[in-house]
Amino acid sequence: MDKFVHEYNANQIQVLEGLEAVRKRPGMYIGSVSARGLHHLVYEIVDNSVDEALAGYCTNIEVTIEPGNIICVEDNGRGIPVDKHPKTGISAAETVYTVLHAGGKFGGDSGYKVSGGLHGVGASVVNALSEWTEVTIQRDGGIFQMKFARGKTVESLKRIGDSDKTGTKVRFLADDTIFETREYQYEVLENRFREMAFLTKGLRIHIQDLREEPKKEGDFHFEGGLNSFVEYLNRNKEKINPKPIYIEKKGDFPVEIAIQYTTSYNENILSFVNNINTVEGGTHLEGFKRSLTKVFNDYAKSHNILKEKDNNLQGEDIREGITAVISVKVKEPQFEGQTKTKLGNSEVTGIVQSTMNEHLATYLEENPTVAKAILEKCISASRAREAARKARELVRRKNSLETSTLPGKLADCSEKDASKCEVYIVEGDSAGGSAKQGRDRKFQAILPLWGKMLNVEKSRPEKIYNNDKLNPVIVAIGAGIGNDFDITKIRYGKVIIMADADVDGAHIRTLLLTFFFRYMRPLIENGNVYLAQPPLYKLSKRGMKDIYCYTDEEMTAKLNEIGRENVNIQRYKGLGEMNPEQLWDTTMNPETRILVQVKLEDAIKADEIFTILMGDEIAPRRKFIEENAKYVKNLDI
Ligand code: 28G
Repeated sequence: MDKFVHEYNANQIQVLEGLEAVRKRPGMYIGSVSARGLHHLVYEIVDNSVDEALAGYCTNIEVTIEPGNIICVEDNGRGIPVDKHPKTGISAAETVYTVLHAGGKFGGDSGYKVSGGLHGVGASVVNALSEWTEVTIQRDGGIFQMKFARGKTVESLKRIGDSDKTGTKVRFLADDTIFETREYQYEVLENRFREMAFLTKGLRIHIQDLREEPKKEGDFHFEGGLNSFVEYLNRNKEKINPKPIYIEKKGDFPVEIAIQYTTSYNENILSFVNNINTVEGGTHLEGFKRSLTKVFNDYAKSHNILKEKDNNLQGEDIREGITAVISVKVKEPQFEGQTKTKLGNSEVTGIVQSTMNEHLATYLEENPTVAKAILEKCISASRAREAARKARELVRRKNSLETSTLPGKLADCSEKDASKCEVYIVEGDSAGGSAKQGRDRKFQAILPLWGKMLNVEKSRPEKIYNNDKLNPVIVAIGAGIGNDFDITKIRYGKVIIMADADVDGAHIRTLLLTFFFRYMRPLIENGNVYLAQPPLYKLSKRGMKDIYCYTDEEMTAKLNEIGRENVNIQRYKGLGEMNPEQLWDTTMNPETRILVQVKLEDAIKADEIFTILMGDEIAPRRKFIEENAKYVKNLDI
């Protein structure tokens, strides 16, 4: 153990108080102390390396999850400066790691620091929330190292060797007295770093997970930048323009855009400001949409694809089947919205719009075949929208004449305050019956699902609306779909998917998540969608209360605890095997049940699987089925 020998001056006492505040209220600095907050620690450190890359000095970042959930990040940048501050006598590097927000003011080299939302709080916050941190710097011909424990300096920066290289290496172990878990999810980190590599053309990010054999790894390096990004997003889709439309403007307000149309009906536009995903959009997205609508309409008119007398194509028609990524850099970004992921700077709209106008108009003139193919699709989207509007009006009129418009299969609840209400969407008749009997009818509604599986991939909204499986879901939720979806009208605060833990259950979950993702996205963004978790096993033993287990590990642990003799193990194959009381106890009672809130990432994954299973591209489907043969062998597709 290192002995703690340190004298404190007034300056350092302030430092300690600063980091103590971080430890007292970690949520204020990293959002939460859940797995999400834990992953934020890694992003904070890697963001510093990316800043060094944006400044033009770093080309390679190595991220390693070491056994024991130790994180190691290494870059080949200039290395954090090691010179001592003339007044405090403390090195610049130690200041970065011990003074709250020290990082925020720096990064002035590139001007566009990766910061905003929850990011950019800096290395000192990571240090404060780590059991230990070790920083090693190579620069000025030497190797320098310093060590910390829970934010306090254990060893100040000292030279430990010679080196002719430059760079920074940080290793840390998150503090388990602060975080609910220390277990990193490799896939979460991998996705994030793939995205960062797409957004920073030329930067290589290599991630490894050494916690278990065989090790996992990902190597991300894209010379194509955003072009590579949209090609990746569309990898399983049939493309209209094989090469993405690419727009790049450097300078004071850098703008980078890539666009590729597919034959699908959905719109997939991702936007970023200073490498932060602006999930709620904002002024940059507004500028993009305005330009897209104007340029395509102008082209269609001037080339007689649309006649003067025709109505203009609407934005949503032009965005059918689009996949696009927009990345802008803004010096002082204003983030608004519920999750602080909406860009507010009004000047950005015009900048994006004028950049797009020029480039896109030129592109269409130079690529008339692509322009025509896209416009044909827009025009048929416009016709379909018109037809859908008429169909909806018919439905509305019909509904207003009927006394009850709720689906017949729905067993509704009596509570009138929607925020207190829940609807369980249940696959299968017998499970639906048990759920109806087992529920608390005051606030729990049950909707059993019926009918043929619909291929959402190949269906326009009007067909979705009339589909016998999805229509009851739409009507029960009561807030419309697509552009008409109005989250304030939802009839239930929680929409809970309750399906078996088998192949068919996975199928229905995928279908519903894909459907919500494409037609009721705010429902997922707002956190209203949940997955019920029915138990896998029941353990019974004489003289003992039944024990329910939700995973294999849990069962093994419980068996070790109660002993294996005279235990009857029942494996639940489906919800239908549980009687109403058991279903209530294990899966529906708010006091005892486990609900998993669906995150946008889960829905994106479901959507991806769905595209592979239902789409037109045969090759990825075969590959997916081969790789997942044991899960999908019963699927009828
Ligand atoms: C490996 C994990 C995380 C970093 C640098 C490089 C510089 C730097 C970092 O400077 C302090 C304040 C304003 C200049 C900057 C080196 C300029 C010249 C840097 C990292 C000094 C911060 N030479 N690389 N910070 N500024 N990598 N990786 O943290 O005046 S942080």
